[in-house]
Amino acid sequence: MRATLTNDVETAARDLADHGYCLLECPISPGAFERLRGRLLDVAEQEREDGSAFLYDGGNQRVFSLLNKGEEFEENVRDPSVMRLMEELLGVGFLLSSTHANIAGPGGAPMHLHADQTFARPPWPPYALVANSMWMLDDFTAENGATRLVPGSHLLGRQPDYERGEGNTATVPVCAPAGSVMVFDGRLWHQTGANTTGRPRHGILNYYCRGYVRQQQNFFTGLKEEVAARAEPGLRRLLGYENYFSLGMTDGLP
Ligand SMILES: O=C(O)CCC(=O)C(=O)O
Repeated sequence: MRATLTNDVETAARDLADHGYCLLECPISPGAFERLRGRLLDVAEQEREDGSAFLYDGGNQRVFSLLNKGEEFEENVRDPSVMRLMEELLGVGFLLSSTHANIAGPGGAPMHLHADQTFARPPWPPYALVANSMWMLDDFTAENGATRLVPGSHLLGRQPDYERGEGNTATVPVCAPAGSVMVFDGRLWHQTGANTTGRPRHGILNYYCRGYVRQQQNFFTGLKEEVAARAEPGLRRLLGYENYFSLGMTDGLP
C-alpha cells in the first residue's frame, strides 16, 4: 500500500491511481535544488526577522506567495515531471492554484487530517478536482514532521467524518530524502506530522486545480507586475492568463 520512490513517471502515475500519492526522486539538478532550498530558507528567515512571518501551531511557519519571492520558484512550479503527473490527474489546461512553503518547526503540532478539496461540497465526482505536490527540502522523517497520510483514502471520495472519529484514522509518514517530490490527489486524507526534533522540516507545496476550478491564490490581484510581465507562455497558462475552452476569455471569443 506504499508508493515507490521512483524516477519513472509511469510507475509514479500508477502509484497515484492506486494509493492516491506517488514519490519522485529529485527531478532537478543538485545545483538547482540547493538554490531553491537556499532561497526558501532566506525568505523564511527574513520574514521571521521583519515580523511578517505567518507562525502557527506552536512552531510552524507558512511562507505564502512564493512567486513574488524569488525567480527560483517560477521554474519550480512548472517542473516537467510534476506537470506530466498533474495533467494525468487534472486533465489538459490545469492551473496553478497556489504556491507556498510549510515549515514544520520543532515542537510544532500536527495538522488536522483532511483532503485538500475542502471547497467542494459532497458528493464529489469520481476524480480529483485539485492535486498537490510537496517538494521535500530536507529529509522527511517520522520524527521531523513528514507529511502523514491514509494510503488509498482518495477512493473514499469524501472528507474524513470527524463525528464518526475518522479524524483519528491511522496514518503513515511519507519518509524520503531531501529533493524528493510527493504528488498527491486532492481527495487523499493527509496532515503535517508533529516535529519532535530540534530542527525545522521545510517543504514547498505547489498546488494545482482543474482548468474550471477557482484558484486558491488570486494571481491577477496578488502577483507582482514584474513577475507577470516576464512570465513565459507555460507559466502564463498555469497562472490562468489563457482561456480554458470558453472560460477565462478577455473579450468574447479567443
Ligand atoms: O506540510 C505538510 O506536511 C502538509 C501540509 C498540508 O497538509 C496542507 O497544507 O494542507
